[in-house]
Amino acid sequence: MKEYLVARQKMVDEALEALLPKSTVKPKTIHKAMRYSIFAGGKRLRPILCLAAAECCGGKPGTAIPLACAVECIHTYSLIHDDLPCMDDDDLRRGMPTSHKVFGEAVAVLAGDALLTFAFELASEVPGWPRHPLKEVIRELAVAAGSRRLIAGQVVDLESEGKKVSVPLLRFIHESKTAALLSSSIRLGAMSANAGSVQLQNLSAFGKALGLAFQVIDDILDVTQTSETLGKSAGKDVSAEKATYPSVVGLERSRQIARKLTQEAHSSLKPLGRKAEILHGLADHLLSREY
Ligand code: GRG
Repeated sequence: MKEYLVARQKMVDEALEALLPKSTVKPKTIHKAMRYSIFAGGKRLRPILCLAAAECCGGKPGTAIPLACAVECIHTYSLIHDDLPCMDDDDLRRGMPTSHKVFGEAVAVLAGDALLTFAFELASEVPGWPRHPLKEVIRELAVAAGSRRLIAGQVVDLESEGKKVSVPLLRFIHESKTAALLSSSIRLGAMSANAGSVQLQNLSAFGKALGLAFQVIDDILDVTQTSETLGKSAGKDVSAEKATYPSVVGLERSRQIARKLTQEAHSSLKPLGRKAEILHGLADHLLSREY
């Protein structure tokens, strides 16, 4: 798994390097800011899941790579905006000073905007596939990034700070702000391999459970790891009185929930047989991750 992750990270990094506008393109500031956050050292989990889902459905990683890069651009945009003073107000991300600390708030907002827009430029360059025309591919990305998923999660997350939150509302926040894009990354990979409806259904169920497990684990790591290990400010959820699994159900119950969700993710892959081996491995890797 370690070798697979390193090889795929390299593939994604090389593609992003080739696809993103160079930092010499005018105006240099915005392209430098976009590249700064993209290459600040993310784990590339969403693009790797996209490539692995494509392979699981018999496709080639090379075909899925523009979509893998598109989801990483949307993810990075969300991190830049989330770190802004008007949102989570953070100064550390991916082990580096946040975008607004380096480039100022205006450029950080614009770098996020530009990465979000660029994701759709990348996605528009794939041909579409017989079962999944380009229109469906673009819609998948747009819905995941929009006001009923990623942005919905962020809005309810901000509105819930300092309040007592029910488990269903907490689940809504996590499914929207984290699981939606993660699950779409997997679905887009499958679409690039012209996956049939049953394959897509199984992978969607996998993505939903894995995405929620990922955020529950992220909540746990926030209270159990150091900022140095995480590359972002640890303990931030507690100080900002965020709605998290450990704050709502406790640390031990959160661990149980993460394990149960990971088990659900594995079960969703059963009908896909041995072709899903890498996805099984990725699910276990995410459960045991330390950052
Ligand atoms: C600002 C529109 C908007 C949305 C923000 C994604 C998000 C919503 C906020 C970022 C903070 C946060 C808790 C996000 C949840 C998803 C998450 C755990 C992100 C970190 O993902 P990793 O660990 O990060 O994959 P790297 O840096 O490795 O890519």
